[in-house]
Amino acid sequence: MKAFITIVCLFGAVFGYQSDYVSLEGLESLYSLDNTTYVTWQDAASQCREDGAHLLIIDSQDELDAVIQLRYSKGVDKFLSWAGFHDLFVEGQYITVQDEPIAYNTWYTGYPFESDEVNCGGVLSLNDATGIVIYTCSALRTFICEKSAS
Ligand SMILES: [Ca+2]
Ligand SMILES: [Ca+2]
Repeated sequence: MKAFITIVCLFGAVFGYQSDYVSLEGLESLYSLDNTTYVTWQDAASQCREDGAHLLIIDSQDELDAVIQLRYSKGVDKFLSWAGFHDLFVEGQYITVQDEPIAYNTWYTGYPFESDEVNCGGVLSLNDATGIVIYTCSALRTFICEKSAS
């Protein structure tokens, strides 16, 4: 029995079944940010899809500000959190996980930069500066999922 419980817990930890979605003031979507799960960008995108959600797509400064606050509240503000955009298909052409051009494009200072090895999107808040960034897809980071509230 103990072994069985251990296996179930491991399974839950790997697949992140504990995702909690919260509403953020002024925004229509629901968001989740698990401060104990650090995964690659692809695994983050898969996890959000399993939740019936998608990796965060930032549509406005209000939305960025709200998720930055969520990051602070979860204590994960030292590193980026994955978000739902990339330039995996065409270098320098940033599109969302829904294959649309990114609508919100206030980049963190120094971003973006051209590199075939740096193709996955995130949000960063550090030293009072915030913005979107692009980073190595295989890095293990927290991630933010977004889904419709209805
Ligand atoms: Ca959004
Ligand atoms: Ca790139």
